[in-house]
Amino acid sequence: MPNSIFEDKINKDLKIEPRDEMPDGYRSHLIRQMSQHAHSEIIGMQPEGNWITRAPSLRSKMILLAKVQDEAGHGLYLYSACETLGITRKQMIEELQTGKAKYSSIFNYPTLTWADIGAIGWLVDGAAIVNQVSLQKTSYGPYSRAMIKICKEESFHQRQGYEIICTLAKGTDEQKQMAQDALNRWWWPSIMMFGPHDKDSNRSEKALNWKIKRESNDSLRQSFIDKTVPQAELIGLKVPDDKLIWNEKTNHYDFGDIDWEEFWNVVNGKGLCNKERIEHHKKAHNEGEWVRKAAVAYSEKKLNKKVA
Ligand code: FAQ
Repeated sequence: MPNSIFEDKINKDLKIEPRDEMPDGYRSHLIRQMSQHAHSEIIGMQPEGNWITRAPSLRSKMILLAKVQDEAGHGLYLYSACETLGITRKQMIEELQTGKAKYSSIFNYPTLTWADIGAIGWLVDGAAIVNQVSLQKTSYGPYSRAMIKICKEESFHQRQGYEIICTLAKGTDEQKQMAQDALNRWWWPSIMMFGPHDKDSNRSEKALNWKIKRESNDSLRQSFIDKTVPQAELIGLKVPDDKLIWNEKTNHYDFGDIDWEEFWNVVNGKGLCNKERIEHHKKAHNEGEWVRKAAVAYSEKKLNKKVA
């Protein structure tokens, strides 16, 4: 049987564009992944936004403000890219607020000290970059193009976080302890961001065949660990994993067992901040209703003028 145009394009590594024919499963897979990705960017503003008023200097406050605004921008590109698949922004928000759509587990952990802001930039954005660089080559055109722009901004975010952690690690004993404590709390949740092991990742096979995902969860996780451990060692911090050891044969770090029970609890709504994150989103969304109404009224008025 001859290949469909869709299959041909996938085989030739060409991009699928919004008006191209695509299997229903491909479309719905993308809607799920891209909307979850967009929600992660938006909910991800909360743990860091929490520290804008408490940043220790004007410089750090300006940088953090810019970073949090970038995350809002990433969410908006991704919502727009997802709308090209035939779902509305309203539907996506409803799915987030009713728990039908997920967002990254990592954003259900609290930010207890300023060092946590460093750990988020260094580890969470660091993990996001590894995943998103690979997604630049995803088969869906609008998603791939959004990733290219987003990755440029994410590298600035990673540096912002590593700078905070380096400063604390070189500071007083108490500051070094703050940096170590943040690493202790954020290391394992960051490793979990890549999702279940390949053997338990139900979505991976199709996603890899359709070239939506270009690398598996485990291979991305390994590459994040290999990159990040030397960064911790360089500044005298200890990664909280007694089984972590460089393996000469594989040229990778071996690492300890991930607590999957904790991961699934957080994914299924029982993390420390799940409830708070969604409540906050609902409140902000309701308070912004007048802005949405005003924007629609303004564009309708302009449209009516043109028609008349
Ligand atoms: N959290 O079969 P798989 C950022 C779910 S970056 C929650 O392996 P898949 C930047 C998964 O949805 C963070 N749920 O699934 C930033 C599936 O459930 P479902 C966002 C998770 O899709 C930094 C089930 O488990 N990045 O925000 C997680 O092939 C700082 C089975 O899993 C992206 O979303 C998790 N960690 O692989 C912003 C990247 N992991 O839907 C602010 C795009 C898995 O069947 C501040 N997404 N699940 O009910 C992806 O690459 C993939 O979707 C994975 C999951 C890798 C997340």
